[in-house]
Amino acid sequence: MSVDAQGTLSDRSLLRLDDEENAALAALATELCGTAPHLIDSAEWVAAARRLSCALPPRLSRTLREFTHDSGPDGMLLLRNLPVDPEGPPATPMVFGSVQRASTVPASALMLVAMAMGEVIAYDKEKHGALVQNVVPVPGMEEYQGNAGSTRLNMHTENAFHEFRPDFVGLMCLRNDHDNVAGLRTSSIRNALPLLSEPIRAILHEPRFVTTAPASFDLGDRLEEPHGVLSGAAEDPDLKVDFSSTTPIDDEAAGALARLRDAIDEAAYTLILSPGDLAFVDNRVTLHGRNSFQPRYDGADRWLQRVFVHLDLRRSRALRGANGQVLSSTPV
Ligand SMILES: O=C(O)CCC(=O)C(=O)O
Ligand SMILES: [Fe+2]
Repeated sequence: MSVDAQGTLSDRSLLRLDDEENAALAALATELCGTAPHLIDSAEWVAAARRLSCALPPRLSRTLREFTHDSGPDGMLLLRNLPVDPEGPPATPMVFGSVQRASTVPASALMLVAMAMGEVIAYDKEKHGALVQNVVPVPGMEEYQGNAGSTRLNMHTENAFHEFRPDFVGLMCLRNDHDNVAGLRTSSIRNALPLLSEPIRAILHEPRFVTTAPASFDLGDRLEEPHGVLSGAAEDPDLKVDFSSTTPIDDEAAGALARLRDAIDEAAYTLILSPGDLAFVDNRVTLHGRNSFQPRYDGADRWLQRVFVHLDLRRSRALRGANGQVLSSTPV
């Protein structure tokens, strides 16, 4: 990991597992990986992940517990030295909508950490409803404003348009790009708020913005209600915006959104993730995006695996059949 010239992460946003913790997590992940039916999306396998997630190394458990209570000024947690495949990952997938269905040790470690934070969820209209999704560049989609692209990806709240958007987004690096330049960018409203004047903040709290579903989400046309980009406590608001799909409804709102974008850019960190790094973004207060990079489509391109976490699974029950992990686009 490296952080760009704009600053260093606060200590509480970074935990590097020591070798003993890495070995303990690897043992749990190996046990989970070997659990029948070896399919991440099966209810039995998720139940095993939930049970085993109670046995994480204590320092990791404590860090996750504190992070879910309050994600700190950066609204981000970077875990390093997670178990990876000693032989290196297989060839990076190259297809749109690629997901990880079969259990592997790294994906099991990712699920264990995420299930210790809350409940891993997915959306039936996105990446086939798979709980662990591949973030890989796809040939012909270089300019796409979604994770299949390799152009600069605008800062966004994940699934900002969705009532039950993720509380946390986890991104684990299996392989970085050839040039080691692809960076995950994160920026919290907690760091950006001091850069905004009171009148601008007030406009951002008003329902003068509309957010549509992102390109990755196949929902067709829907009428969206105007919303505030900021909401909740004036001193520590939630942030909901996607600079590719949020539109202001008048000129003053457009001006405020442009100021927010500048402040978010100024407060951003760029993390060059290495294999075994896992970043969790608090999607209530922190935006994320990505630098551009140059894919080669030779099987050795950048490869992240992604999960979404909800802290209160019950809230979305009306969209989840059989109390499963996948949210449907219509009530079940
Ligand atoms: O490629 C990245 O670093 C982030 C992609 C992204 O925004 C996502 O997968 O949600
Ligand atoms: Fe994203």
